[in-house]
Amino acid sequence: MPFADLQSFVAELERRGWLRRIKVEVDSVLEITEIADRVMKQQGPALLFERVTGSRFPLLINAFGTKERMCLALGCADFEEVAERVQPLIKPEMPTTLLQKLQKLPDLMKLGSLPPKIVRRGVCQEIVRTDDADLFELPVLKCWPDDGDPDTCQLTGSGKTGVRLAVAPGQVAGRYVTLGGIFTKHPETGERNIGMYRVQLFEPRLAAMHWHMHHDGARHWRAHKERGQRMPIAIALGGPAILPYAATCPLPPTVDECLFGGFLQGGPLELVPCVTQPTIEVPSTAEFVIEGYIDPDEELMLEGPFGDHTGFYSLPDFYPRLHVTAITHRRSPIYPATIVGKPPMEDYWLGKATERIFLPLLRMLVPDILDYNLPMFGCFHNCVFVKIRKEYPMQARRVMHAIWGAGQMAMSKIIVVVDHDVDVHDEQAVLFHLCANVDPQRDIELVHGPLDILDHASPVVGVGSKMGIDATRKIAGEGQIRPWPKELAMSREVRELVTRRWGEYGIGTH
Ligand SMILES: Cc1cc2nc3c(=O)[nH]c(=O)nc-3n(C[C@H](O)[C@H](O)[C@H](O)COP(=O)(O)O)c2cc1C
Ligand SMILES: [Mn+2]
Repeated sequence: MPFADLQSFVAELERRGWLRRIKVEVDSVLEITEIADRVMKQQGPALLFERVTGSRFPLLINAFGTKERMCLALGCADFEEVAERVQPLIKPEMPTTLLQKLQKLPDLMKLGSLPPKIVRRGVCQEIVRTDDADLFELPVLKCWPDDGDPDTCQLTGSGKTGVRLAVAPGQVAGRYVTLGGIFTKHPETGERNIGMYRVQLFEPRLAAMHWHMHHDGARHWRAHKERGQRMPIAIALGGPAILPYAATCPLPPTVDECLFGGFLQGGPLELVPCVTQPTIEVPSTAEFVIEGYIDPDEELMLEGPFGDHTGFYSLPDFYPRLHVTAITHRRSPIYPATIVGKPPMEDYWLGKATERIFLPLLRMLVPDILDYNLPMFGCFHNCVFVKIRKEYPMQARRVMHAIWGAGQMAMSKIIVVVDHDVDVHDEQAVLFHLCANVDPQRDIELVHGPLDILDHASPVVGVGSKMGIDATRKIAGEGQIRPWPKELAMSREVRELVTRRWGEYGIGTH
């Protein structure tokens, strides 16, 4: 089984020479971002900052910042290996309609995984702080210069209202917990969810919870609000190495990330009930757990801005207040963090893992898809390249619309569909076919719908237009088509001949 806690993962990174310890004192305000950004851009090592200004805890960043390290965390040699394990889960006697398929997913997940095991004690509770809990004792990063300063920009314009609260005196504004798994439950069904949502610090025991309205944490919050119930919450930092990935995983709403986590690591997650929020269970091996609640009747509070994975600051908006009731931790914990910004960052690899692992699931919903690629420049939601084998007119349109209805892929702003003989992982090849094969008036599909909350170009927060570009070769039935030319390719005989004779030409290696 892969790593049951973050410390064993760190030890293995170090053994392999994939980790650097930074022994000089470094500031969690901006300085770590600049260092980590330079290292992430070069696919450099994981960084363990042993002395962070103002905190007694070490900070780990870029633990998942390469394909190798992401694979190590998932216990696989390649993401495809995990995709192959997912495949049989969704194969057996599948029901036919989309709705039936989606309803069956939780069962299918259970098939291959093990439900979490609830234990009574965990190292994550070696130290328990309640009334004297203080979020500012953690080395929480301020990532980018304008983070947490609403005076640098306008509000996002969502129309939501609430209060603007000041950060506790003497504390730096704009510190965010960035790599936490947010554990919540549905008040009625008890269905569990883990999502990775940023958390902005305001007071020793007050923070803001930035979950997007389309995500499951926000759905659970709305369910509590409807019932007028307080919402218990726990934020786990560290724990099994698969956990950060599981928290980012775009599973269908009713599929428990803990089940999927158990499936990924090939054994049940071990969970322990929280000390002050006992209905919520957290990984027993976590480094830190922040326990608390949201009162759905309380006014929202201003959250942001935050230098986001789009490469822009996400503008301030109103989000729920998280009241912290306890911070528990191991005796010698490591605080895990990440930064986001212009790609590539560490999260690129979390996203790539999902792209590969979810191909079988996506193909279950949209069987036409042979392969797809979320290119780095597209920051996950802005752009997707899709490959199909076209068999009938307008098939590319059908695929676009199916994607716009498929889980978080529905947020894809630009979809480019290419033929089966184009490598979607070769950006030049995709753009070549896009430019060459498209008659803009005929081949562009514009639709309206929900968009990612972080998209700043759409006229309304979370709502806007999306574009599908049919870059496949056109066939009869797809509008006015002239005879379509053949694409250039050298004959196999000549290619083989030249390869064979290459040395004779005296040109050198090529
Ligand atoms: C580093 C990182 C930070 C993220 N921050 C947020 C965030 O602040 N708010 C949010 O709603 N989603 C955020 N996400 C995306 C969600 O974690 C992701 O969409 C996940 O699938 C949501 O889970 P859910 O569908 O169970 O809610 C982040 C993802 C990563 C990798
Ligand atoms: Mn979920």
